[in-house]
Amino acid sequence: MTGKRVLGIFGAAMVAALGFVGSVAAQPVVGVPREWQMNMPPSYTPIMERLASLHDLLLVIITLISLFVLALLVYAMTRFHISRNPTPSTTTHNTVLEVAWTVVPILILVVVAIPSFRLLYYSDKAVDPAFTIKVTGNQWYWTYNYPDQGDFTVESRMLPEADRLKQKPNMPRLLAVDEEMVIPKGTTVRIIGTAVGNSMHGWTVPGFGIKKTVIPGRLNEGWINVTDEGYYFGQCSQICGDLHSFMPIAVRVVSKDVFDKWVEQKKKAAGLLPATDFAAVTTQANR
Ligand SMILES: [Cu+2]
Repeated sequence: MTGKRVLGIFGAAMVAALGFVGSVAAQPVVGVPREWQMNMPPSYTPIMERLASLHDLLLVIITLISLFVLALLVYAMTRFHISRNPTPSTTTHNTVLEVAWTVVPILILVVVAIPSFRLLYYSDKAVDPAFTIKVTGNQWYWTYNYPDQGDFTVESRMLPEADRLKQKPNMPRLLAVDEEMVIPKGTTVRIIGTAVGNSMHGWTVPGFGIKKTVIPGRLNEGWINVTDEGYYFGQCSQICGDLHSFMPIAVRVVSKDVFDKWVEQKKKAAGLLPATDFAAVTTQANR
């Protein structure tokens, strides 16, 4: 665990250094697959931390079961080999044994089910989210709508390779986008997902432990809360048609100040003027 974490921190530091050399991005590239990565991605959200520990628990349980079954198999193969056991037993029932091999798996399933359902409900609904982002899967790009920040929408499309090399050379190939989803760090953000057109999509960022199937005509909910600034990447995880492989998900996590500035910029670009103080206007008109 510690070794993995140290490696992760070292990797993040390396990428951060590269990012600053490239200097196109203020934030480091953090949540991205690494070469020869064998294990789960590092956890960047509380949900992913819990997912990883559930995975570790399950890994222990399935390893023990596999070893037990293997031991039984080897024992049966050697002990009851025709050379050692020429006359086979004709036993057909053993009540104690049958009850045991029914009850023991049930107990194991209960042990697995309790943390599993806990995590399912934990990840299902955001508790006291600061704001909501509506994610829409389109054919074949994502849109991110910010209803609580004046209702502007950002279109996020994969950068063609030539543009990536020119604009964002330190971003990973096939994952870099023109406009990332931007969120402030350390903030609970509710994600509401849907799709338009005639196919489903999957809004999935492995390091966040989120994988929301988004479906036309339906709203699916999830949440993220990312501690560290940086760029995080995922991909559409629901085979959705021609350009399924080319609608990556990129999230940029920034400080609250940078987020507020970004929101102002997007509101201006969308022609959303600062909110009018209607109370003051009415009072003046009545005078
Ligand atoms: Cu898709």
